[in-house]
Amino acid sequence: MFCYQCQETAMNKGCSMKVGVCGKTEDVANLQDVLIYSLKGMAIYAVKLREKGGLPTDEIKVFMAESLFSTITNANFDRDVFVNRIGEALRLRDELKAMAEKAGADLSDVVHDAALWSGSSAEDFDKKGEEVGVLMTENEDVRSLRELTIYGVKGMAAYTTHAQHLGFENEELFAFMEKALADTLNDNLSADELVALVMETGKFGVESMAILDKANTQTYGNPEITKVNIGAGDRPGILISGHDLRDMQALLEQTEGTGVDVYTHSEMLPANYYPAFKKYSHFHGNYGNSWWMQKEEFESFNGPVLFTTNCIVPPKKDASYADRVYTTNACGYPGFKHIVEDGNGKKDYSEIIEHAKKCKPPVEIESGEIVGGFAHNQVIALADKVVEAVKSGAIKKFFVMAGCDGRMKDRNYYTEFAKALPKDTVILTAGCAKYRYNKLDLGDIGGIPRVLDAGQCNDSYSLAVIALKLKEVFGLEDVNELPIAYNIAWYEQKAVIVLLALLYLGVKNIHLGPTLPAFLSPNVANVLVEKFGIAGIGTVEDDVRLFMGE
Ligand code: FSO
Ligand code: SF4
Repeated sequence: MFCYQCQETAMNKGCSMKVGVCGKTEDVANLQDVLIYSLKGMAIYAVKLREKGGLPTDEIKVFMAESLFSTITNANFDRDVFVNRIGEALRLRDELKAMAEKAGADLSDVVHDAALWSGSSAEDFDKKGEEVGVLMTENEDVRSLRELTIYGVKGMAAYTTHAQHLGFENEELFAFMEKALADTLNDNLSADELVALVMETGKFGVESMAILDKANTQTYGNPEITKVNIGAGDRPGILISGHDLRDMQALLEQTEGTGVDVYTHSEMLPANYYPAFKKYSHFHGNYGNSWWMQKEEFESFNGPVLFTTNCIVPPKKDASYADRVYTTNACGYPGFKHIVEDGNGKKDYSEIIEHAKKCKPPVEIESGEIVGGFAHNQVIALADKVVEAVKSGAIKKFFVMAGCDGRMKDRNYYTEFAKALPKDTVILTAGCAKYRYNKLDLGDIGGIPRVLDAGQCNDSYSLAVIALKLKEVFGLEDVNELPIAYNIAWYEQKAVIVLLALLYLGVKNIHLGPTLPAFLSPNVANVLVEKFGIAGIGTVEDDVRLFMGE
C-alpha cells in the first residue's frame, strides 16, 4: 500500500502501513490501485474508439466516472465493492476493445499491461495490487504530475457524476477523463507535456463545476440568502450528508407526511439554500458541523444517517450509530446498508424512514441560525451594493477561503485567521472549510455578512464567476487586479480539481494549507510557485499582514 492523495497522509509523505490515516485498509488501498489501473486500460481503448468517431456506451462512461469517484478519500471502504468493480472494469475493457476494433481502430500498438492483463478472482486482484500503484512510476516528478492529473480527474468525475444524476452531461468531460487516464500511462510524454495535461485538467475542471452548477440551479433554482436553523426539533429525524442533491430531493419527497424530519450534515448544508427544497416544512435545518465531527454528532443525532458521498469516518467499535448509517451512490462502508436504484432509476428510502420512526429525536447540540446562499446569482443580484462598498472603502478586501475542513489541530489556523482579519474584509467560502468560521460572530458591512457562503466545494465555481463579474464591473484586465486574496484549505481530491480550475482561470498567488500536498515533488512544487505564485501558510499574524499588503 502506498497512498498520498489527501492532506492527512502520514507524516505528509504517504500512508504505507496496514491502515491509512483515513482508516482505509491495505487491501482496499491496493484494490483501489488495481481499479484505477483497470480504468486506465479501459481508457486506452476508449481513446482509440473515439479517434474513429465512436462513443463509449452510457454504461461505460457512468461506470468510469463512478469508479473514479469511489476511490476518493473517505468515499468507499468496502472491499467487496472494489472486487466487483475491477471484475466489471475488465469486462467493459473487453467490450471497449471490441467496439474499437469494429470501428476500424488499429490496436497493434496497444501493448501496455493495463490494457492486456486478466484476472477473475479476488485473489487475482489482490495479487495484482502488489504490482500496480502510484510507485510504479519511478521518476518522482513524472509520478507527481501524473498523480496531480489523476487526483484532479477524480474530483472532476465526482462533479460529473452528480450532474449526470440530474440528467446533465458534457461529452467532452468523459472524453477528457479517458484521455487523461490513458496519458498517465504514456512514457513518451515529456515533463512539459505533462504540465500541459495538468493545466488541461484544470480547464475541464471548470467545465465539470459549470455543468454541475447548471444541473443544480436549473433543477432546484438558484440558491438564495437563507437563514438555516441549527437547532433540533422534537420529532425523529434523518440526517443526510454528502453532495448529491437528487438524493436530497428524493428523501424530502419520501419523508413528507411521515412525521420524520430531515436535517443536513456537513456538505449537505447548502441544500437549505435552494428554493425547491424550502417548500418542505419537515426540512428542519442543519445538524452539526463538518465531516470529521461525525463520530460525536451521529451519536447525539439518534436517528439514521444517509451518506450520498464522502466523507465517511470509520465508526469506533462501540459506536451506537453504526447500524443506523446508510450509504448510496459511489460511497460505502462494510456493514452500512447500501441503497441502490431500482430498474426505473428510483431509490426507495422507506427502510430508512421506518428506521427513523423507531428512533428518538436528535439531542440539541446548538441553537440559533446561520446565514448562507451566496452563490453567483445571489451575489450578482447584490452587485451594486458590493461594488459601492468596495468603491467607498467599506470593503477593503475579499478573502476566498474555500475548500475542505479536516481533523488535524493545525486547521485552527483558519478559525484564528478569520477572527484576525480586519473588520473591513469579507470571506467568500464554499465547501466544508466554512465550518471553521461560519458560526463565529464576525458581523456585517452595511448589511453584507462578513462570511458569504456560496455552497458546496463544487460551488467554488460560483466564487470564480463572482470574481470574473467583478473584474468586468471594475473594467479590469486581469482577475488578479481585484482586491481578492486566496487562502484555501484542501483535504481531498475534489479540492485538487478546484485548485487546478482556479489556476486554469489565471488566479495567482493562492495560499494552500494547512500543508502543501505530499504528491507535489520539489520540482513540481517549484513550477507551481514560479508560474502561479502558489504558497503555503505561515502564522496567522504574518499571513494577515502579508495579505493586507502591510
Ligand atoms: Fe468536504 Fe469531504 Fe466537499 Fe470533500 S465533506 S472534504 S473537498 O468530501 O468534497 O468539501
Ligand atoms: Fe492516507 Fe489519505 Fe490515502 Fe487515506 S486517502 S490512505 S489518509 S493518503
